[in-house]
Amino acid sequence: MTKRALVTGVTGQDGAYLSQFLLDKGYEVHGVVRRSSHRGVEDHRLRWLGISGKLNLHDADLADLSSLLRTVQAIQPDEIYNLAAQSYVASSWRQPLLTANVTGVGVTNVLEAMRLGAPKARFYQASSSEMYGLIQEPMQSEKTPFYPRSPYAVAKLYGHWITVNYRESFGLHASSGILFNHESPLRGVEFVTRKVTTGVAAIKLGLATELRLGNIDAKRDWGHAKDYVRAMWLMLQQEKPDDYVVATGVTTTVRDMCHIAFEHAGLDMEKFVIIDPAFYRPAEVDVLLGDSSKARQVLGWTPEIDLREMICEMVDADLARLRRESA
Ligand code: NDP
Ligand code: GDR
Repeated sequence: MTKRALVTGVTGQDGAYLSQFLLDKGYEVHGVVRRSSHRGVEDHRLRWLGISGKLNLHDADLADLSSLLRTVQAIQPDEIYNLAAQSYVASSWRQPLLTANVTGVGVTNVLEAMRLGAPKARFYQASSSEMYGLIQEPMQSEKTPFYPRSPYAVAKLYGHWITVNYRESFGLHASSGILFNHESPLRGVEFVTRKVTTGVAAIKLGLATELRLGNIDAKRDWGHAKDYVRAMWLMLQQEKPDDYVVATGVTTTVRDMCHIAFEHAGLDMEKFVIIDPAFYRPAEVDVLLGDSSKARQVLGWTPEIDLREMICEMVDADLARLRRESA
């Protein structure tokens, strides 16, 4: 029988790659889209992957339980992937209540919709390495204590624990993936890797003369979104629901990631990067480095694409896009 999946956040980076992955596996894929979206712009992700006509889209919002419940009841999905969120950390200080409502309480709305509408479904929650925040152990695993450092991370922590709680309270098949940063050519332009690769492409083509960044000493464990959506799916194929860290185990400064991008375009980073305090955050997560031994052992998951390969792919994609747009 054809399996049916419901993906919230289907127009986002991960939603697009996950949908492609599930379609390739023969799933019927349904996605939640919101009326208030800037989807005209974001829909390019689904087109870019050649899957926009292959999805069934439903009008619902994470902040609106009845729309989610109606959607879940109508579809009767086997698997629900909750990827929707206000996902930009910097915005979460400017919109803390919306972030709490969507990124935090929104998780309970999806869980309630599933509990009431399709309790046999399997649930994936997009938890985040940002929950570790102020680092207490050199490598972060499922056992590392959390110390969130932004309204986004606080909201994600709520989403994480309510997922654990619904699993323990109601016996739902609910798993949480604590994913470290993952990027791709489909990454939003506000996130640092994509901001850098678009900036590099624009400078290379003579469309910009500088790139303004904030704290380039911050370190992140960066992987590729394509690798990470595979881990999400693997979690829901397990007999028992559980929580897993997904990470590469390599950490790199924003500065070194930038070097890779500029070098790939044959440019000298020092001539173009300007440090602008406007991009500093009220509280920073200085370093993240994930220990994904459990995912590797239990799920048999390993990342296949490293940072250099990914950044080069992103620079090339941005160069091609800007050339097309300016032609
Ligand atoms: P994106 O920002 O690219 O996508 C977010 C998605 O959520 C978009 O489809 C957006 O829709 C949707 N959305 C936002 N608000 C609502 C709402 N009120 N109702 C319904 N949908 C809504 O995020 P990513 O794809 O990068 O990340 C996916 C998930 O994983 C997020 O929850 C993120 O917080 C989490 N995460 C991401 C990591 C990463 O490195 N990428 C790491 C760890 C966790 P629209 O198109 O309308 O804006
Ligand atoms: P992050 O990603 O906050 O880790 O959250 P982001 O790419 O925004 O920042 C990474 C690091 O780079 C530093 N930085 C800058 N960041 C941005 N966006 N713009 C800049 O100009 C800039 N200069 C330096 C930041 O201070 C930070 O230290 C991402 C999101 O996808 C979350 O949803 C997800 O949960 C986490 O990754 C894991």
